[in-house]
Amino acid sequence: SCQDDEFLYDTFPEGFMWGSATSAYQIEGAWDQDGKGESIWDRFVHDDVPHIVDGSTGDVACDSYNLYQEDVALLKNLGVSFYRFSLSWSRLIPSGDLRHGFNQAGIDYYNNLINELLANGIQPAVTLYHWDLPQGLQEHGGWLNVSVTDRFAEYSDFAFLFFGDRVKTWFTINEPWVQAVQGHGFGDFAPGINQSGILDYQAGHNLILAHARAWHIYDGKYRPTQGGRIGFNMYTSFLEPKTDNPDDVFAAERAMQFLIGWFGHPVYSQDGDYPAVMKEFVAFHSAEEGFPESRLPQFTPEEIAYVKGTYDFFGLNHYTTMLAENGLFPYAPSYIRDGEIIPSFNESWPESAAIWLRVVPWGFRKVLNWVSNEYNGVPIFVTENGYADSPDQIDDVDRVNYYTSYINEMLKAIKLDGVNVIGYTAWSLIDNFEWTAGYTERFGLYHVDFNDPLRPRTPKSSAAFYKQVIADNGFPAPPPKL
Ligand code: GBH
Repeated sequence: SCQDDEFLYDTFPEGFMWGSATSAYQIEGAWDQDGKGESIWDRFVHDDVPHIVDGSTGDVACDSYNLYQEDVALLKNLGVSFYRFSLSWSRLIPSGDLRHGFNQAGIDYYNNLINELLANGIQPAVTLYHWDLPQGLQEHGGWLNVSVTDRFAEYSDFAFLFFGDRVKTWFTINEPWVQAVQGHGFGDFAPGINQSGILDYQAGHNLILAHARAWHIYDGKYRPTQGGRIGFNMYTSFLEPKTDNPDDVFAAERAMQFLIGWFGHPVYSQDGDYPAVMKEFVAFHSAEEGFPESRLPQFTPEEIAYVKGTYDFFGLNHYTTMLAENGLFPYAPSYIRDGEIIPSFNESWPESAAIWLRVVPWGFRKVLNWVSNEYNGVPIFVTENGYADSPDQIDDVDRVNYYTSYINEMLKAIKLDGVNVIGYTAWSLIDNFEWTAGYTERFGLYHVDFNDPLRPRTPKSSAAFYKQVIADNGFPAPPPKL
């Protein structure tokens, strides 16, 4: 495997954007304050069946609903040029359906946050949807009912209307793969549905259509006067063949198509639609299992044309790399069996506190190259990258090492390979509610004390490190040794 361990001393292109990110459910708390409606994550964490390893919730989380000014001060200290955060749909539109009304307190909250950022010279970069669907829409089937795309279109329009005068960078949907596969296939994430190979594909289909609706509304109705940009955020891993065997080499490429191409091909490719290999493999297994038609939904020709090209950049979230081996996962039907992929890790790759996250810096460079080659040199905006450690580590040397090596691999992709990366986002600004891991895994540049009602924030070593990278715009060559 082509790794290049040599450190590259160089700086990033002028104007390269540095930022940090969070999401609404993970930090805001105030889950039912001031008229906010319930979301599927509120419902999921309050369920009688435990879903969260430490039994915790995001009811209070970092209390950023009340402490947002502190967060902005941390961002200012880092010297970032932008802050990626998400809007809570049900804080703005409590039922999810605008015909039932909106919540002025929600508008006020995001106006205050946006204005505070701008007053401190930080650009807001806003994710419309980071997994917290209004529960009211889940009652109608949520992402499984195509009507959700109408609701998402109305909500997006509403957000552009109220905030687009000041927000110039938008993201439609964060990691549709996770929402589809973990929310509707494995069922470990809200809404907790586990029908792998069936409902994950159906949710994915509507997520893609919803993304395209929002992009077109922005493009047609708001871009001419607001002049911003808007894109999707993809969950990416790099899949390295487990052996040189051509079957494993093909399995690894197929795994990239099942992971990234599923949502990427319809939007970023020349032809649109799902990747051919995905259509072929899902159809094959569907037939073999006696389904009357492929379990992968079909786009109409009109939909293919409507979805294709709905991007201004490729929002890329990246954390880790896996090995792919050709083989049949034993459960049918299932997404993983459809791909005929057996995923694993190389045991020599350093672990993190998250079981799914191993430290494999060269995979970042490879995935950036893969996306650039696959989608014709599309501008890539790295919208998440980060490392999980255990709670309460202030001198977080492992995170500093992770960021050093990953950011350096991104630099190699730009300088040595010619990949067009336009910005980078460290996940996360502050320790927060890490979904099913609760507060047991930490991603923050700043520590949050979740036992203290005031939720004090404390800089970790990684905050000082990242601040220096931003100030230097990379890794300038050290002075020559005398
Ligand atoms: C991002 O997703 C999220 O956008 C962010 O909210 C989150 O806090 C951050 O990463 C850190 O987790 O092994 O097949 O079960 C990445 C979420 C969750 C995706 C775990 C991979 C494991 C898939 N990841 N998931 S699997």
